[in-house]
Amino acid sequence: MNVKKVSIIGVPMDLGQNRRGVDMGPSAIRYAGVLEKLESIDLEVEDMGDIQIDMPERVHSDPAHNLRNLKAIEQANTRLAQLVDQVVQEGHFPLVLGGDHSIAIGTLAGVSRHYEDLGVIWFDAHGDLNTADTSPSGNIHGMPLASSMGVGHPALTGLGGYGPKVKPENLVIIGARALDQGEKELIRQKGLRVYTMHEIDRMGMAAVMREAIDYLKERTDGVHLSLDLDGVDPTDAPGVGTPVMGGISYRESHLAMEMLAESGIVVSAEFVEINPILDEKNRTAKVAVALMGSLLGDQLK
Ligand code: 4U7
Ligand code: MN
Ligand code: MN
Ligand code: MN
Repeated sequence: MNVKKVSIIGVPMDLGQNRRGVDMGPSAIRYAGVLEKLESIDLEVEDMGDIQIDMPERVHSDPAHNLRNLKAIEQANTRLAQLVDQVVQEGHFPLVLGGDHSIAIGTLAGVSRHYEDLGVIWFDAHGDLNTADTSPSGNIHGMPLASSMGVGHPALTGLGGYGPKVKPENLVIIGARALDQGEKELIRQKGLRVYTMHEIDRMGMAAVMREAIDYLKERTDGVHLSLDLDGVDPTDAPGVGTPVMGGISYRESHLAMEMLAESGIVVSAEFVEINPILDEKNRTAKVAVALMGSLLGDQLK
């Protein structure tokens, strides 16, 4: 991978879901040694600290809209988008630390303006393809992929003043095993490329990644990796808010990162949904740091 300098941005936000704790993700990842890890593989790293998150006076559910904390999430993501935009402009690799997955809306808003045909790899147990109309929870962390594709509330689809951020055909989902009915319909309607656990079991991770990389390499001019730690099996990554059994193993996830590193197609990444309160001795953050290392070339040096 041709990474010049990595710029780390923390987003201590948990407003996209119900359980407190994901806002501590960036601290847990730093504590697990992200800077040391990346420096050990000879990367130049700059830690830009955390962006400021304004807490709403009280966490309100908005039953009329089914979009919990919409305003605060819009604000935080607007800030994040500006910072990511600036980092890409400077020619650095943005590495965003979540926070809940709703922050992908901001990361993608910042990255996508620099690419005609941005590709996205969505590594997740979930599709994150809900809208207010289909969401069983009203939680915006279940909506960022739909929003970035241009489906959903205008405050989210139009974040950063433009949209959509990614074309449905430039998108690959890996690790899905908990899709809601409305998400399945959107997948069918848009013809999305989804490698569920079924495909990973049948084909093996190496073949899945080979296919996904070849596919994206041909049609995109850069790929963003959005990695939700709940894509990894809960035995390896227990510190997440919405664990789902039967996930991607530690080894398979490393293989995926190593193949991405070899491919040289990844231009930005985010690691999200780590909840230190639910974790065991910061294991999940350590897994995240190890994966970041592999993604950025640990095994190639
Ligand atoms: B995550 C869910 F209903 N689909 O929309 C929803 F199952 O970012 C879960 O992938 C979403 O962790 C999980 O609330 C969002 C639910
Ligand atoms: Mn550029
Ligand atoms: Mn998930
Ligand atoms: Mn997710």
